[in-house]
Amino acid sequence: MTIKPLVLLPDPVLRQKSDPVERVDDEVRALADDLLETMYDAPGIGLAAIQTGIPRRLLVIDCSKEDEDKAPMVFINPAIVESSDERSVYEEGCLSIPDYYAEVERPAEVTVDYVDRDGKAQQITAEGLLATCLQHEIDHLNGVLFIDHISKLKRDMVVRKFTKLAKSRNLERL
Ligand code: GNR
Ligand code: NI
Repeated sequence: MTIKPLVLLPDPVLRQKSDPVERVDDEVRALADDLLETMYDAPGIGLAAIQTGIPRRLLVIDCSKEDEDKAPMVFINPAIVESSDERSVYEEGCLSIPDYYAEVERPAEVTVDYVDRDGKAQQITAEGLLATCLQHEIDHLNGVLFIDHISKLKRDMVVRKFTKLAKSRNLERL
């Protein structure tokens, strides 16, 4: 088990479209375990493989509350097959955009086809925070970030701030 470094905005890696997982083998399961460990360490409630620089369609989620038992979930090749007309708004954050939060409106309920860590086809219908988190993570697999769902003015401000931060970090390194 390894905690992996996170890829941060504005790294173009986050805009890459991830490739399907061809076969659920021990290597894929080990990657899922690393993603879970990295997510819990952050801490966050979800993490997509691309956020650790690996462009594969694999993500992990744990939406359990602090006073509840851990509930790790692994989604391989997830696809939204149904979305409700009803919408819900959540204040979202992203481990690749630390300390920035904004309200995002998304379908309140989604049905997702996926493959589990045993390689078995599954389907889940989710609402509430899990529905939002699934959509946020599946967006990552397509190179989409939650800031793409807010106003261009706000987005440009965030991208500029993180671009400056990255430049100053690079200078410190020299
Ligand atoms: O930790 C996270 N919290 C969160 C809160 C509201 C909506 C989505 C999320 S996902 C985020 C972790 C992350 O960046 N996953 O890609
Ligand atoms: Ni994110």
